[in-house]
Formats: sequence, structure tokens, C-alpha cells
Amino acid sequence: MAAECSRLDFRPMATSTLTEQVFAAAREEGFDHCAAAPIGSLAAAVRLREWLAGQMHGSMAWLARDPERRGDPAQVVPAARTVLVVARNYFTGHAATEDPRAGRISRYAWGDEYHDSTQKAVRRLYDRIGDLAPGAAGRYYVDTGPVMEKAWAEVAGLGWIGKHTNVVRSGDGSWFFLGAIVLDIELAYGEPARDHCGTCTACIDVCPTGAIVAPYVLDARRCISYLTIENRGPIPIEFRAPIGNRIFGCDDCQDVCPWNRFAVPGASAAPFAPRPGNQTPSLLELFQLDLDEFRLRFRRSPVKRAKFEGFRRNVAVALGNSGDVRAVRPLCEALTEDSALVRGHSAWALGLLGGDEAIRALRATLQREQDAWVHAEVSAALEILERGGLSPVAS
Ligand code: B12
Ligand code: SF4
Ligand code: SF4
Repeated sequence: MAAECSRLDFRPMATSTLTEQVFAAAREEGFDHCAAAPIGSLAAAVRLREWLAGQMHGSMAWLARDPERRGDPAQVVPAARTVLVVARNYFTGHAATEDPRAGRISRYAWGDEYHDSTQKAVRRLYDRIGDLAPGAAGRYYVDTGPVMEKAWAEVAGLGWIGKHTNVVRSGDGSWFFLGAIVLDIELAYGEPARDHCGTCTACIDVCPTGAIVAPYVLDARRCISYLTIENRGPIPIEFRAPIGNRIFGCDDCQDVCPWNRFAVPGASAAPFAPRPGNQTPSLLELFQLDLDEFRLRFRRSPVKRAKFEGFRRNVAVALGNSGDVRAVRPLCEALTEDSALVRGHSAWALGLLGGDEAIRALRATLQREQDAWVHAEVSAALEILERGGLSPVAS
């Protein structure tokens, strides 16, 4: 009986059980892998509470809301028996940019927003399960629901949670999205996946901000993905230099994972291929987009989630790290814009890039700046420059 399926190991079956029919429907809806887990107590639910108690979720208050519900699908579907987990590969084979003057957008966000299309596919699968098993009921989620998708994927045998905390498959790595359907029917269940991390610590060692504070434990407050996407406030100073040119999310821990050497482009990954300009976008150009241009450029793209202000904050930090003195003029101009967040991070970036024009603009700003946080950022930048500063890397 098929208890876990993937495109890689699919073989036609002579007889067709409900599980096989459901898995076949999942493949037809564009999912690369699927597996089912029986409802039961989840070790990860206990860890979730510990993680929240340690404040590791930062400002993601929605994660802390109702952890009992998040850890127990029976609280969302009272007669729940099964969690069906589906995975959609987003690997397209393109490489990330190494150019420090280009912004680095994480792989999952190069192309189209995945929630809409994946949620529609999960919804179609859910409807088809209703046809295959009349009377079956439940709820389905992609990312935003109160379901611990990774933990159920592991219990269902779809893949194990790696030390970087993403789900990995030994056959083809971790570049996939997850979705979950909580059902009140039974299916054939997979065996919980075995951990194949072994003695490897590559993801922990490479993390630029030390966010994997112990194997399998991520402190979101230190993670560049959180800092550049979910965080609405300032990026703490100690993380700004390590962020480098990452302007939306981060893939470093997955890029180094040996299992991702086996990644092959997904059968339905075409919408996630880089939109023109998203693979090596010029930081200078991005910083000069106005709100309408930002909306147009990132229409139906995950990047919208950072919001215009957060996006400009990220680009300002990356410009500071780029060593590109052509950024001095636009950053000086940004010292007068409405957003305190952008003014403060622009001041920080100018403190790195330096030069007479930057010093003059920062001194003028110090005289007029009313916001206490921005004022402190401007003084700190000036102090660095007046001490001799950090010399620009390139012109
Ligand atoms: C909140 C969230 C984030 C947060 C926090 C990440 C995190 N690791 O929790 C932030 C914003 C940082 C984030 C970043 C990313 N995310 Co995210 N995120 C989520 C979300 C919405 C909830 C995850 C959650 O419940 N976290 C809470 C903690 C408690 O859970 P946890 O990570 O599972 O951690 C526990 C386990 O690792 C567990 N554990 C397991 N085994 C063991 C063993 C031992 C010994 C121990 C001690 C602990 C342990 O203990 C940990 C608690 O300490 C899920 C979607 C969902 N509904 O599940 C997507 C999700 C996890 N994200 C996803 C993705 C793609 C990303 C990014 C790659 C995006 C990017 N490129 O920037 C990064 C990856 C960063 C990383 N290294 O994890 C995918 C992952 C797909 C996959 N293959 O696993 C998901 C499933 C979304 C989706 N539907 O596809 N994300
Ligand atoms: S996504 Fe980046 S910052 Fe976050 S844990 Fe992985 S390597 Fe570290
Ligand atoms: S890089 Fe190594 S330790 Fe990290 S998830 Fe991959 S195999 Fe596991």
C-alpha cells in the first residue's frame, strides 16, 4: 500500500485504494510529494511552547496566539483522524547572484507568489477527496493556518526536519513548499522519516547571523528571513553587516545543505522561475523605485510582503554593504523622506560608504532630525566617519 508518494518513485498500481487515489489526485494537482500521518500527540507542539516561551518568534504575535490549537489539529477539525501533507517543489535550477551590487532575493520569491496557486491546488485536492470519499470533511492550509506543517511532514514520512529546521528529503533536498489537509477519514500512513543530518553542521556553520542557536532550533529574531520579511521595525545593528546583499529572505542554510545537490527542477515549478530582473536586481535601481513602481514590479510576488517601507529599509542596508559610492547621493536624498525607518537605515548605510557628501548630509540631518531613533542612527554614522570611517570598497 502506498504510504508516501513522490513523482520520483511513482509506479502505476494494479489495484487502487483510497490512499492511492488521493495520492494520484495530488500528483495531478501538481504536487511533487504527498504523505499521510495519523492524528496523535506531536512532540513539536511541546517544543513550540518552549520556543514561544523563549520569545524566539520575535514580533510574530500571530504564532504565539493559541499554541494549543496550532499543536493539535483536533482543535480545528474535531473529528480529525489524518493530516495529509503535500509538497510542491519550487526549485527551478537558476543560481543566486554573487554580485554585491545586486540584491539577493531568496529563491522562493523570484517568481510568482505561491500561496494563491498552491492554496487553489490544495482546495481542488480537498474537493476531489470529497468525491473519492463521500462524506469526508476537514480543513486545508498552506503556510498561514494553525498547523505545524513541517512536524506533520516528518511524522508522515515525507521528509525529516533538518538542523536548519526545514524539511529535507534525501532524494531531492528541501526546495519545496508544504500544504496540509486535516481530514476526518483514515488513510494509509507513512513511517515517520528518519533524520539523515548525521554529523553534518554545514547549515549551522554558514548562517551569517548565528540564527540556528542549537541543532534544530532557530531563533527567528536572528534569522535574515525574519529580519527582512516579517520584522516591521529597525534591523538591529549587529545583523546589518552580516545581511550583506540579502534584501528579501535568505537561503544560505539550504544552499549549503548536501542534500540539495540532488535537487531537480520541479514539475510544476515554472511560476517560480525568476521574473526578469529578480535574479540580479540592481540595488541602486531598486532603491529608486517609487511606491507605484514597487507595486507594479512586485505585483503577485512574495516580495510585496515586506511592504514598500520594509523593502526600502532592506535595500538601504544592502547598499551600505555594497561599497558602491554611487549610492551616496540617493541615500543622502532619503535622509529627508517621510519614513523614519528608511531615514535611519540610510544614515547607517552612509556611515559605511562615507565621503564628503555623506558627511555634509549627515551633519545637516543632525540639526533638523526630530525622531530620537533616527537622530541616534545619524550621530552613530557621523561618529564612525569623523573617526576616519570605513573606506569605500569600490567606486
Ligand atoms: C513562522 C515561520 C517562519 C519563521 C520562523 C521559522 C521557523 N523555523 O520556525 C521565519 C520567518 C524565520 C521563516 C523563515 C523561512 N521559512 Co518559514 N514558516 C513559518 C511557518 C509559518 C510556521 C513555522 C513554525 O511553526 N515555527 C515554530 C517553530 C517552533 O517550529 P519549527 O521551526 O518547526 O522548530 C521546531 C522544530 O525544529 C523542532 N525540532 C524538530 N526536531 C527536533 C529535534 C531536537 C533535538 C530539537 C531540540 C528540536 C527539534 O523544535 C523546534 C523548536 O525549537 C511555516 C508554515 C507552517 N504553518 O508550518 C513556514 C515554513 C516553515 N517556512 C518555509 C520556508 C520556505 C521558509 C524560508 C526558507 C523562506 C526564505 N527563503 O527566507 C525561511 C527558512 C528559515 C529557516 N532556516 O527555517 C516553508 C518550509 C518548507 C520546508 N521545506 O520545510 C514553510 C513550511 C512554509 C510552507 N508552507 O511551505 N519561516
Ligand atoms: S535563513 Fe539565513 S539567517 Fe535564517 S537560519 Fe538560514 S542561513 Fe541563517
Ligand atoms: S546542512 Fe547538514 S545539518 Fe543542515 S540540514 Fe542539511 S544535512 Fe542537516
